[in-house]
Amino acid sequence: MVIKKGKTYDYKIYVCGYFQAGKTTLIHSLDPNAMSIEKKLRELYYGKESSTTVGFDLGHLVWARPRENTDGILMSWFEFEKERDEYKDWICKLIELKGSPGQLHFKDMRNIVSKGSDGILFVIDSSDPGSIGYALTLIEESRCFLGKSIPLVVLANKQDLEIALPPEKVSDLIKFETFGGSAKNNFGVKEALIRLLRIIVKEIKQDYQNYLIKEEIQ
Ligand SMILES: Nc1nc2c(ncn2[C@@H]2O[C@H](COP(=O)(O)OP(=O)(O)O)[C@@H](O)[C@H]2O)c(=O)[nH]1
Ligand SMILES: [Mg+2]
Repeated sequence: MVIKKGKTYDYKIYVCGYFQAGKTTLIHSLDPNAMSIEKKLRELYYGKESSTTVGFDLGHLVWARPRENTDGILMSWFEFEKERDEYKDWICKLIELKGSPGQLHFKDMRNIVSKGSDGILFVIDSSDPGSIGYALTLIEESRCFLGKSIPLVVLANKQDLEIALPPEKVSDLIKFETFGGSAKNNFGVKEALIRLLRIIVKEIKQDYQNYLIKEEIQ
């Protein structure tokens, strides 16, 4: 893999979603060396001490594929370095994950963090249906920042919890392609991200764009 001078990634993914959806957890679960600018919450959140992103999260991954039109593997830079030789004939791309603060008043920060992104991984807390309205607001905000044709895939997070709305229900409400998963228990996240990357490299046509045109949402 050749890293071009002055460029630290091949594709930049904007990880967006409402407060407490699981964006920071997701980025750290994929990249153990990720960093975050956070602040401890003054009050308990659902009875638990918690912190919130006030700046951004930053993580890096390698997307390695034996050839085009395959899903390939997503791994941290550290994992890639350990077995670099195995991937010497593969197509390897460096992915930057930029997480954003989810509270609505951090709009200006999200505008800065989202700049130059190639796609949006939108995270929803499926165990908190009350947050779906905020999610819809943030999806529209992101599409204002990045353009209406920006590739977007939804992760219906926290599927490890019994009370979580199933991904199909989340998809009905959100209208974008949705994957179920858990950032905490490490399932479903890579699938959603690989789908997004394959839409970005134009191997998969995005059905929701047709849907939006049909429903005259766009
Ligand atoms: N049960 C469960 N909890 C999660 C999951 N992902 C995140 N959380 C929890 O949700 C809370 C908010 O997570 P955080 O990553 O800070 O959310 P952010 O505001 O979107 O960055 C934390 O207490 C996490 O441990 C998940 O997949 N399942
Ligand atoms: Mg966060």
